[in-house]
Amino acid sequence: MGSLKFGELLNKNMKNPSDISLSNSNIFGLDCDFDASNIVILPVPWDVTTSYRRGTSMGPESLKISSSQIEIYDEYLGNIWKAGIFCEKVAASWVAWNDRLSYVSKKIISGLEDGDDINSHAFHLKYVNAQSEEFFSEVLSRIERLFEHGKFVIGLGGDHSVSESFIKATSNKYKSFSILHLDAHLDMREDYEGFEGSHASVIFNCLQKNDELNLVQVGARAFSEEELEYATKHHDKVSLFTDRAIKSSLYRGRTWHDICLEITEQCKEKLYISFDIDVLMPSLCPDTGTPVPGGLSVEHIFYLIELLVRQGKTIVGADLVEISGNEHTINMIVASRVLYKLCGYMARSQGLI
Ligand SMILES: [Mn+2]
Repeated sequence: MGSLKFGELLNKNMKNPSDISLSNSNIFGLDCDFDASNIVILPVPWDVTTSYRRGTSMGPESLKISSSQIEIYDEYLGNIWKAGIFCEKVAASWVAWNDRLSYVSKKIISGLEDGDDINSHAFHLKYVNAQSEEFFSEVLSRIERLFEHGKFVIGLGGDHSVSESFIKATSNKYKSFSILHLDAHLDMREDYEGFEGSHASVIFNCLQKNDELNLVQVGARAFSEEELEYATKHHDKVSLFTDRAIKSSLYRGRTWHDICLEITEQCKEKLYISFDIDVLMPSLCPDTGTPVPGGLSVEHIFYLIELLVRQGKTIVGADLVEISGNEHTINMIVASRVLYKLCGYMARSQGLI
């Protein structure tokens, strides 16, 4: 690459997409290919343990279609697309794997909801857990291959369980960093409905596995007593900014800027952003798996991440999960913008734009 900056090299290969978005583009109306890209979005169409409303496995495909409507210039970040953004195809084998396993997990979940003893499903639970583990290790090696190619990687779910592979890969590479966990839920259950790799225990699993991680949770408003106890007990590793605490401060006249400063103080220099779309108000993500009343606006979240970037923190990884809904609905219009901005914040923090 010599002394060329990323952008200079890329500009030779990329058309300026500002005027018209390409219908055959892979994402955001851009024509950047894998080789020219610095940021690779990896879709993981997985919702095997989704307990309430299914459909997040179809989220990435819908988003890719919807994303071409996006305005690619950004007031703060400028021409984000110049960072070189490529989205991988949704792997057909992963879709098939998800379908195969969902067939079994659906039966377990409806059995449990009918009052079955969990032990009566032990055989099938063991199968689902073993298969999920194998799936996630395949996702992990895919991410690690992308790292070997020098790419920055953003995960696109799928339910929240997919974050674990991305956090694990980031953990192996960077060791010490903070997870900024934007979510209506704490996801700190030890297991959920007998599923070890559940969307509801992803954060618990990550914290257990790496002592140098700390978690900064923003926006939680639906959690169990045990999850709250776990978070409180591990206050050295977990900083909680619940939706209720945030709103109480705001209603008493504290500014969002002040609250953001308090949040960013808990963040290490390196940052992984796990963005569960349900952190937002349900009106912005009505079809997500488990919507919860309350929540933050996109502007709140963008302000927070912008502040982190301005402070010089480095975004080493990110994911966007629990997106669901048909293309061109408010779900995908919001999710497309969130994903594009995540690419932009990451690119700026890494000096790519
Ligand atoms: Mn959630």
